[in-house]
Order: sequence, then C-alpha cells, then structure tokens
Amino acid sequence: MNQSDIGLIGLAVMGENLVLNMESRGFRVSVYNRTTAVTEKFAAGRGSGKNIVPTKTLEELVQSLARPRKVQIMVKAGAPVDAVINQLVPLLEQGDIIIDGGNSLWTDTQRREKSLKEKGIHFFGVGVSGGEEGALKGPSIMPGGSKEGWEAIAPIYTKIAAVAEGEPCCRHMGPDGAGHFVKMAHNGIEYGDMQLICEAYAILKAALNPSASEFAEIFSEWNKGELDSFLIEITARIFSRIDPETGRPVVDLILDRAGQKGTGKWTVGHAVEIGVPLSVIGGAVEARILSSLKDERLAASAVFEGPDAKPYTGDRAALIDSEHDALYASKIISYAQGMVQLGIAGELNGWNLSFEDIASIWRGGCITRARFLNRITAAYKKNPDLKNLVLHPFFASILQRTQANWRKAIQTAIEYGIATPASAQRSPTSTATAPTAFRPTCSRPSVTFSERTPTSASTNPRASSSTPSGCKPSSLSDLKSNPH
Ligand code: NBP
Repeated sequence: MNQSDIGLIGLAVMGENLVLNMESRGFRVSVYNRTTAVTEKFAAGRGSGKNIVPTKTLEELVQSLARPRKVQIMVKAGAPVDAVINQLVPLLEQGDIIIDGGNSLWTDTQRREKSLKEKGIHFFGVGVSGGEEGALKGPSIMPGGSKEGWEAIAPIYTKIAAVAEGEPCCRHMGPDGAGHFVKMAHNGIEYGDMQLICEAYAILKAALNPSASEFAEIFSEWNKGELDSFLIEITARIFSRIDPETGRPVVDLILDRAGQKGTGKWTVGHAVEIGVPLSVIGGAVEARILSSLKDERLAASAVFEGPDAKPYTGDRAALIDSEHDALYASKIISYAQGMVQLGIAGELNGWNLSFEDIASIWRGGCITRARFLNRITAAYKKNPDLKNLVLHPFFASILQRTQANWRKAIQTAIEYGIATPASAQRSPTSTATAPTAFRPTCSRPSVTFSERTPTSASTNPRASSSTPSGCKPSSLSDLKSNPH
C-alpha cells in the first residue's frame, strides 16, 4: 500500500487548507481530527477524490505514513498541542518528526523540542502566516528545529510555500523555538501595521471626513507606491465593500472593539523583558486593549470633552500626503524595532538568525508582505551585520525626507483629538483614562457606538465613522481641494 508523505492532525480552517495545498503540490496526505465527524465531512467534501487518506484514530494515521514519519499538528495552541504530542509519542519511532504549525508560544516550543529530543524524535515549531488563503495557495513558513529534521521536511515545506521573486517564502530559521519566535515577531509587526493604518484613517476621517469610497481611492493610490502591501491593498478593498442588507459601507458597521489571541502581547512582553523599545507594536496592543474596554470608554466620553471639530482649512492633498508619510515612516520604525528584538533574541538563544532570510520569507504569502521588504532583504544581504535598519542609507533617507510630514500628521491628530499611540509613539493623546473626542460640525444623523470602526473605537470614543450627507466630496480630487 502507498504510504503517505505526511500526516496532518487538526482539520479546522488552517489544517484543512494546508492539506489541500500539500495535496495539490503532489504529496499524499493522511488526515486526522479529534472529532471524527470533521474528518468525514472533509473527506466527503473538499478532500473528496484527492490523494488524501482520512483516518479515524492516531494509530491508523501513524501506520499510514512513510518513514521517517512526519506528522504536522494544526490544533489550537497551548494545552491541546501537548495533549496531541502525548498521544502521538508512544506511536512514533526514533527519527520521526513532529511539526507544530500553530501559533505556539516559542518557549513552549523550546520545552517540547528538548523533551522530544531526549526520546529521539525531531520536533519542529513552524510559523505559518497567511491565514486561510495563504494556507491554501502558499503561506510564508518559518520553521525552527534541528538541521537533520529540516532536511527531511524541507522538500514539503519549500514546495507548499508562497514564492516571492522566484524564491520560496520558507527558510530554516534556526533550532528549537526560532521559527515560532520569528512568527511571533511577524504577528507583532502585523499588529503595528494595522494600528498605523487605523491611525491614518482616524486622522483623515476627523480632519477631511472622506467617504468610504474616497478612502478606497486614497488607499488604492497609496498601494501603487512605496506603501504597496497586502494590508494597504485589503484596506482599500474593505472600504469598497457595501453591506447588502443596509446598503451602507461595511466599514461603518464594524463593531469598535478589537480582540487579540496573544502573539502581539507576547511580542511586547518579550521586548520589555529584554529591554528593547517596541513603541509601535506596544501602541497597537494598547489600542486593542483600550478598544475592548468599551464600557469604560463610554463612561469616559460622558465626562471628558475633546477639542471642537472644525473644518480643515489647510491643504487637503498635503494632509493626505502627510498621512502617507507618517504611515511609511512609522512602519520603518516598527520593522527596525522588530529586527532589533529578533537580533537580541537570536543572540540570547543561540539561534544565529539571518535577517536576510527573515525579510525574504515575509515578502510573499504572509499578512505583512510588502514591497519595501525587498529593500529590507537587500539591505541585510549587503550588510548582514547592520545594527539598525534606520541607519541604513536608504531607510535613513526616507526617515529624513518624511519626518516633517510625519510631525504634521501627528500635529493634526492632536488638534483633532485623535489618539495615535503607534505613529506618535505614545503621544499625550493616547492616555487610556482621558480619551479625546471629536465632534463633527456638519449636521448629520448621529451614529451609535456599535456602528463605528475599531479604529475610531480604539482612538476616539466620540468620533463618528459615518460620512455626513451634505459634506461629501464627490471624488478624490474634490476631496483634496474642497474643505467640507
Ligand atoms: P483552531 O485554533 O480553531 O483549533 C481547532 C482545532 O483544534 C480543531 O481541529 C480541534 O479539533 C482541535 N483541538 C482542540 Br480545540 N483541542 C484539541 C485537543 N485537545 N486534541 C486534539 N485536537 C484538538 O484552528 P485554526 O484556526 O485552524 O488554527 C490552528 C493553529 O494555527 C492555531 O495555533 C492558530 O493560532 C494557528 N493559526 C491560525 C491562523 C488563522 O487564520 N486561523 C493563521 C495562522 C496560524 P475538534 O474539531 O475535535 O474540536
């Protein structure tokens, strides 16, 4: 009987799509899920007619695998991973490989690797980024584990990964927890990127009040230039989405409350522990926490008055450009801080991390993919010992060029009472207990808090995200030239 190339445990959204990806690249995959009905549904549905072997027990799964057996775990991070490992170990032999592809805490990965090594089993902590679509079509993959184990699994992971500039977005990051650490840092940077986008949105909303379609235009324009990235691209697309039930832009209906699963918090906690400033990601994590404290925000907004909103009288196109530059400059700071954290963690843990490899595999498949990662890759390729990205001539020149606009954006934020904890790096507007407020002067129907975006929620409890009728410019050029 044909043995499978790999087994995968956990057929939730990530596992299911990774299995389909592996199968589409020519691998035979055995699958198992704790709840058998899930396996059966997958086998009869998306997995039907494919080179996929459904199994009902872990014994059956292990027996179906070619040696050395490779088993990937895609279950909820934390105790479930330990539970699955404990069930698997008695069924495996020396030289077999367990791969944890979830968002596990890197210190858990170190502990698991150490314990399994004593049993002769290779353990890999593999960061997988790109969500559901990445898992299916090609994610960015950050593997950490032994060199020997890597040789056995590399043919599978380099083949299912995204490809950027002709290279797979998958390179061996280093031993034990290196892969999960890099994934954690990636997620932290992603938090920062999203918060920076929210802040640019909130400032423009308060000062210029663009409609959702005008915002779509602004972000589409930005995506054609230096900010070209997955998150800017999908932000433009989100602004274009209309809710079929209400006919209103979806962005105006999203609850102003963001949750978090843990990787951002872990990143910031680790940075504090090792004494690395991580102001952008720290600001992003705080903003999420603040956004979730809705009752407190509502109570505060009944007590505190913010500045009275006034029509923006400056050059509107110039303000949009300032926001662009503030976003770009802050993003560079965020990556520079993240790289410093990675460098120190690498030294402390003996991982010998390669910044070139890291920047290179973040160029495709993952949420942080961005054009400027080509520049970061090139910078580290030329100088692997670069101490800080901001000191590289290319990035230094951008920071030099953008800093006046960056300051102008923050000035505008303060003027309009918009908190910018990530881009202003803890400005006076970002305190949790004294939220700032913005009151639109145009007459319009009031909007309830639940109808606001997470952006306005996390930064400005009174800001409304609706576009006032009668204040609405008809195009981006109108928006740039006509004060509302
Ligand atoms: P979830 O994180 O929602 O986990 C659900 C899976 O875990 C199901 O297959 C469930 O089996 C299984 N499971 C649980 Br819960 N407890 C178990 C246990 N004690 N023993 C065996 N199986 C158990 O799935 P996901 O969203 O696909 O994410 C998988 C991993 O990938 C997570 O670590 C996640 O953080 C990470 N990740 C997710 C994304 C994303 O976009 N979702 C992106 C990148 C990384 P059941 O069916 O029997 O309940």
